[in-house]
Amino acid sequence: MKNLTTRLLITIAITALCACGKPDEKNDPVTPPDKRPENPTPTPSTPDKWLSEVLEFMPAPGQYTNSSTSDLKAAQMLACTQEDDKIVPGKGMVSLGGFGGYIVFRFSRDVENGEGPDFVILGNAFANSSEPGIVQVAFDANGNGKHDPDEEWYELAAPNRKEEVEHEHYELTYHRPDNLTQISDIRWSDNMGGSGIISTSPIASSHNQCIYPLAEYFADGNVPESITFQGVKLKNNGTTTNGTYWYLPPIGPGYADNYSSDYQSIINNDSDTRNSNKFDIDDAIDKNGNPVKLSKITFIRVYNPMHQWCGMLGETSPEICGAINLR
Ligand SMILES: [Ca+2]
Ligand SMILES: [Ca+2]
Ligand SMILES: [Ca+2]
Repeated sequence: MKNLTTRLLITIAITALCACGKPDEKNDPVTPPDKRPENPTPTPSTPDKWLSEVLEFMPAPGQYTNSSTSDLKAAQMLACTQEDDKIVPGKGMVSLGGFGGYIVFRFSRDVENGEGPDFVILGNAFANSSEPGIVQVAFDANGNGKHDPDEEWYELAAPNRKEEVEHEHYELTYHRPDNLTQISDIRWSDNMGGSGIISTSPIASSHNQCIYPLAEYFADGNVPESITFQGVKLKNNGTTTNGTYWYLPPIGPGYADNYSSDYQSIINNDSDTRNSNKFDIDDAIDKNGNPVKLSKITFIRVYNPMHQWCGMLGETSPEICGAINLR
């Protein structure tokens, strides 16, 4: 019952989220009567298909950070569950917050690298709302089910990566605000000599919680004075004509929550794979940018590579709504 109530509250919260500004919403896969998949046989629903465990979730400051649509509980809801002998896909979505925010998840077994795409990540992208996330993969070499520091992350390189990357090794530090009980501006600095203040006034009418990650994200329960995120920084994609209305057009394929040309396509006649970005383990590169051949992977990490705040749209941050193992 408690679980049901929680889900209900999250559903209400997500509905509210969709109604209040950000042009983002989770669309259930829609199959109009005249456009049914050729093979209407129900696709297998096994524990191997759906994202089965969220191992880590660390949002950066963002308008949904510390709200029920983007907290640890919401992240855990992405994992499938077993009810009687039926596998129920995870529900809801999480927003990764500003630059660097990330999530790590896995399926119940390794994803084999077969011909073509190997897994998909469900998002809430639209033609005018693309918030790209960089996807990395790692293999559980010691088989302990956890990601260990020596199990290297490999980025799945987007085909147009060269034109899209602004900095290969970006570090962004957010500084803890004085007030942790309500929304307030956040000071930041980076490793390129840049610094500034994230003004929260454009989003304050619809978000009043503190947007700096709070105690639940830190093992000792203490909110640190600063948090530093590292990663590739992509060029911004936001455009506005008057500073009020912002558009986030898609960048090239190869990112999560980005409306690429294959976003609405389905794979293996499985309509669950609609509204997703498709990923091929063959695209893996190491930290020097060299291609890597991986026969299978265990962990998937998605992080936000954009440091972009767009007025009342808030930060540009990928939403993750689930994932499917195509193998
Ligand atoms: Ca593949
Ligand atoms: Ca391990
Ligand atoms: Ca989105």
